[in-house]
Amino acid sequence: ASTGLVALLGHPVQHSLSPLMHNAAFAAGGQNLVYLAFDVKPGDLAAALAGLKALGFRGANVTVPHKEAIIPYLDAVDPVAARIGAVNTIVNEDRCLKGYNTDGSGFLRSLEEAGFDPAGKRAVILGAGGAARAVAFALATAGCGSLVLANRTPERATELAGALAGAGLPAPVVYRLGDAGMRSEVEAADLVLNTTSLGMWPRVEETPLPPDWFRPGQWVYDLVYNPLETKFLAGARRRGCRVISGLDMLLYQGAAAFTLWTGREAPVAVMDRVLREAMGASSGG
Ligand code: SKM
Repeated sequence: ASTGLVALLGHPVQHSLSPLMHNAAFAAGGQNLVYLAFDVKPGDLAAALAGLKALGFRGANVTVPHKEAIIPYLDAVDPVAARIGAVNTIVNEDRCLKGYNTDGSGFLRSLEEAGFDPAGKRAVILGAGGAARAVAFALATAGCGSLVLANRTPERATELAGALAGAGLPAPVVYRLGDAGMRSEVEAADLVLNTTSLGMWPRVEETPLPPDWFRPGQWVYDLVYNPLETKFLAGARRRGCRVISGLDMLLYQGAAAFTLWTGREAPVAVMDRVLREAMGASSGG
């Protein structure tokens, strides 16, 4: 049989570890598939999708900045992705491009693997962009007891809070990132999540909030994975918190996408190893 193709559509994409992770997974799982990254500018998105169809691609991942914009161009959208308002995975089923979101489910699996059950817990989410949307819907759906959203522009967080309420989920409390009232929310939280790009290489000195707000026993998750341990996570770890890096989310959203494309369970140990080797080899670059 001829080699099947899977694309990553984003702008930019050169930094992505997905080709490495998925090609290792395809090889380990005996899948005759190749994963390729394509830098697609926003104005070329419709043409890129037509290309995937014409060339018979098996599927794709979609990343920044296309996750929301791609929805109107798809032939079908899974209800979970529609609710989140973002698609990061496409499956080509007989020239029907169907969009899914594996960021939310991948995020939940990363929590489960780490040993954190969100049911009844208090969570603070920093940021209100696409990743925050997936994480907020995932936590609310998993029965998280209370959610707090904090964003530099609180209007975006208010909009996300409204979307959650509109879906029949409990509406989160909203703060402006940096507001004094945030401190007591962070201190009371079981889980604090950074979904902003603060602290991402090369601006490694930035943190979304002062690490001395943390207390021992809390869980702190940074969606940033470059560096593997951000200043935010390092501070939390020093305060006695359990920490999870963004590499776990990349891994498990990728594992869920692998299953959608192949119908097989993903070789997560292999994927995890190549990701960690890559980050170890190129920390800060
Ligand atoms: O949702 C994922 C996407 O599937 C792949 C990716 C990447 O390769 O950097 C990042 C996230 O947006």
